[in-house]
This record gives sequence, structure tokens and C-alpha cells, in this order.
Amino acid sequence: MPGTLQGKAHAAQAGSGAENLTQFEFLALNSEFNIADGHARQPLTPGQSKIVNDLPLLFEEGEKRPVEELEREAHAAFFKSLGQHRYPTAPGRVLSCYSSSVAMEIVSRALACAIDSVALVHPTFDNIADLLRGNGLKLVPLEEDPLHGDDLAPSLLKSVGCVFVTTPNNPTGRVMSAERLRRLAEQCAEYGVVLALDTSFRGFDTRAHYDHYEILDASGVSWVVIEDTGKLWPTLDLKVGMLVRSENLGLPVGKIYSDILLGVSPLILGMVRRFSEDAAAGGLAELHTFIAAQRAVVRSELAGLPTVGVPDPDSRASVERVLLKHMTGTQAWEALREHNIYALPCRPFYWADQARGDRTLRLALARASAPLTQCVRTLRHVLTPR
Ligand code: EGV
Repeated sequence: MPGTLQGKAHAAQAGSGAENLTQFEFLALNSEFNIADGHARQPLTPGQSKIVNDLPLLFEEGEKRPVEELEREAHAAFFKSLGQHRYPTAPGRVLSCYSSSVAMEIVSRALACAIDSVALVHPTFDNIADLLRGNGLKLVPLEEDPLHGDDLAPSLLKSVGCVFVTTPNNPTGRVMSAERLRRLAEQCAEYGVVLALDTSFRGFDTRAHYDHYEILDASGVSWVVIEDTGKLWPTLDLKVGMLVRSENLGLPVGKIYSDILLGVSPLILGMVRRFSEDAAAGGLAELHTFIAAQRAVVRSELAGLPTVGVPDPDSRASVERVLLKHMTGTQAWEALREHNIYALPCRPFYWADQARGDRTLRLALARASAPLTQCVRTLRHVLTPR
């Protein structure tokens, strides 16, 4: 079972010693063929290089201007770049964190003060499940098809205190539509269940650029949303995770936030403002074109192989799953590692039933084009039946 010692031993796959997805990503960090983590590692665009050249100015601004102003401008520019034109501005409604996982830990601790169990989308990145469970919450898996389909069962909504959805989901790229979010929010409101969203991959998919907060507020639900700049721009992991909450949330997120941090660096806030402005002025469209081209390389290089499939044909996220028909993701991971290539085996994404992740491998697309192409050519070799 996941979470038990036995489960951890089982999760430490392929003699890798890795107990979760992040430990697999850690093993990849020093390879020139790291296609494991979902962080942005592609080359800077000319517009982004200009911002990096201005870093001394941003530092000076960070020294001189009030952090409250820098923070307000960063939030405004970021939300605007995502089509999220209305967003909370009242104090404490948007909490800037070092990363979205820090925001996730704060949300988990806050939920644990009030509720016992959470219905969590399945599959999703395993640290969401681990942070919730680490704070003592019981988890109920919520499969993508029913989640995106009809109303949720009243029996489920009566049995949990929170519904937690990653949209676009990681690794599948599946996006919750505005209509579906509206109905889900109404149901959560009706049953007094908190609705929590992780929208870290939102920047990649214009289908997720609708006004989430308006829909959530209109339903009357208690909500939290975790937004993230971390997946979008190659800023060497200088990023902000934002914990956004409804006025009626009634959970001690402000207190828990202050237990963990005072605030994020004004230098990073200034960078987020500038990168967001660049995104809104064409950088985001450029990123979408880039990721689509990277995805096309993966699909065309693997095309025609009888041993592979495309499990997420509609995904626009900066990660791409490959379905393997004649070996496991863990076996493919091992074979690639022989070539110093590090991808991500998908078992741990299925946090409630790892066996269901056996046949998929995740590749990161936010990388320089030439090494990614080399990785995929080697993957084709590995997956060619002999
Ligand atoms: C992805 C890394 C954490 C996470 C990577 C990720 N793990 N924070 N424990 O940022 O998809 O590779 O989300």
C-alpha cells in the first residue's frame, strides 16, 4: 500500500532508490539529457534574455520600492497574462510562496485543521497526495473520467471535506472546462465541501484561460487555488507559487503561511512582473508554439512504432506521456539511463494504484530542442522490437 514502508520499498523502483517522482527527477539533474522534471529548462527567448540583462536594475528596484507594491504588480501582471482578469486584491487573499509545493503544504495543513478526507484527482503528481497524507488527511481517488463527466455522487460529497483537482492535470494535460467547473463548484457549495485547484500548468493551455475565480465566487463555494509561475519560464527555479483563496474560506491559511515564511524576495517578484509582461506581449503565444513543436518532434520521431501509443492526444502541457505496449515505464527508464537519458516512469502518478502507471513514461518538453530530439531518437531505438 502507498504510504506504508512496504509501499515505499515497492515504489523504489528499478534499483533507482527513488521513493517518489521528485527523487527520480533528482537523479536526472546532472545529466545533459534530463527530460524528467517539469521545470522550464528551454533556452531564454530574446525578450526573456533582455529581462535577465536587466537583473541589476530589478535588484535595485527590490531594494528601493515597497515590497507591497512589487507584489501587487507581479500578481496583476501574472493574472492578466493568463486571462484571469478579475482576481482578489484584498490583503491576505493572494499569498506569495517560494513555490507551489510550499503553497500546497500550507493548504494541506489548513485543511487538516478542519476536515478528515479529501477526494483527489487520480492520477496526478504524487507530491500532492503525499503532502495531504503527510498532514494526516485520508484520500479518496477521483478518476478523471467521472470528474470531467457527470455530477459527482452525493455519497462521495458527503464523505469528504474537500475536492482537489489539478487542472490542467499533470501528467495527462486534461483541462477542466468552465461549464464543468461551474457545476463542480455548485455541488461542492451544496455539500459544504471545499474546492481546491492546482493550476500550475494553466499557462500552457488557452483552454484554461477563463475566469476561474468568477465561476468559483458565483457558486458560493469555499475555494483555494494554487497558481504557479514555476513551469513557464527558464528562470533557474526563481519562481512564485500563489495561494489564492475565497473570502469565505474559514481556514487558517494566513496563520500557517506566516508560520512558514514572511514573504518572497522582491527580486523574484520583479522578475515575475517582467516575465508576465513579456508573456502577455507575445511571449506566451511563442511558448505555446515552442511546446507544440517539441510535442510534434516526440510524436513524429516515435510514429509508426507498433510498441508505442499516444495516451494524451489533446494535451498542451509541457510534458508528454508515451504509452508503452511491450515493456514497463520502469524498464524503459532503465534502458534510457544506460544512455545517460533520464525520463520519468509514471507509476507514482497513480498514487492510489501504482500498477496503473506501469505502461507509461513521461517526457519533459520544456527543454532545448536538439537534446530532446536526441533523447527521443534513442527512445525510439529502445522501444524498437527486436
Ligand atoms: C513535475 C518537483 C516537488 C515538482 C516537479 C513537477 N517536486 N516540488 N516536490 O516541482 O511535474 O515535474 O511538478
